[in-house]
Amino acid sequence: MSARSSLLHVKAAASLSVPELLTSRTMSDNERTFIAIKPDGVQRGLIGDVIKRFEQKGFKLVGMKLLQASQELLNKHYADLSSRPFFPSLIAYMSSGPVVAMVWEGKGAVKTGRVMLGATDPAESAPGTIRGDFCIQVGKNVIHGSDSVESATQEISLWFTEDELVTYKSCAFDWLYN
Ligand code: D4T
Repeated sequence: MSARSSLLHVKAAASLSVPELLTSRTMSDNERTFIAIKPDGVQRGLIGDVIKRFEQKGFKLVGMKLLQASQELLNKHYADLSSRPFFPSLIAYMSSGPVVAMVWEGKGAVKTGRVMLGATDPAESAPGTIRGDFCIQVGKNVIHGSDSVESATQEISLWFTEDELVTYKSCAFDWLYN
C-alpha cells in the first residue's frame, strides 16, 4: 500500500463509527449477492444443502426470508426476460410455491456465487455445482443468483428492505481474509 493510499485508509477508518469499525466492512469484502432458492428447491428439501455450501465457502448471511413471491415482484425481477417465450412458464414456476430469498456477503460473492450455482441449464452444469448436483432441467433449476454487482444491488433492493439486512462481523472473518 502506498503512503498516500495508506493515509486515505487511515482517514476513512477515522470517519467510521465504532460499530462500523468492528464490522470491518471494506470495499473488497462487503460485496453482496442475491440468492433465491426456487419453489422446486424448497419443496425438494434443498434449503439446508444450499445454505451449507454458502456457509462452508465462507460467505456471510446478512438477510433471509421464506416468502410466496407475488406476480408483481416476479415480473419486476425477471423484467429483462419478459419478451422471451419461456417467460409465462417461468413466472408460473416461480410463483408455484414459496421461495427462500437470501443475501450473502463476501469478497467476490456475485461472481463466485454464480460459479457455485453452475450453468443455467443443469445439463451443462458441472458436477460439484448446485445445479450440477441437484437438478436436471432448465425450467426447474432450483436456484437463482445475481449475475453482476449491478443486478445484485437492484435485486436486493427489490426483495429486501434495508432494515431486513443485518450488518455484523462474523467470528470467522479474520480466518477468511488477510
Ligand atoms: P436465474 O436468473 O434464474 O438465476 O437464471 P440465470 O441468470 O442463470 O439465467 P437466465 O436469466 O437466462 O434465465 C432465468 C430463468 O429462466 C429459466 N429459463 C431460462 C427457462 O425456463 N428456459 C430457458 O430457455 C432459459 C434460458 C431459467 C432461469
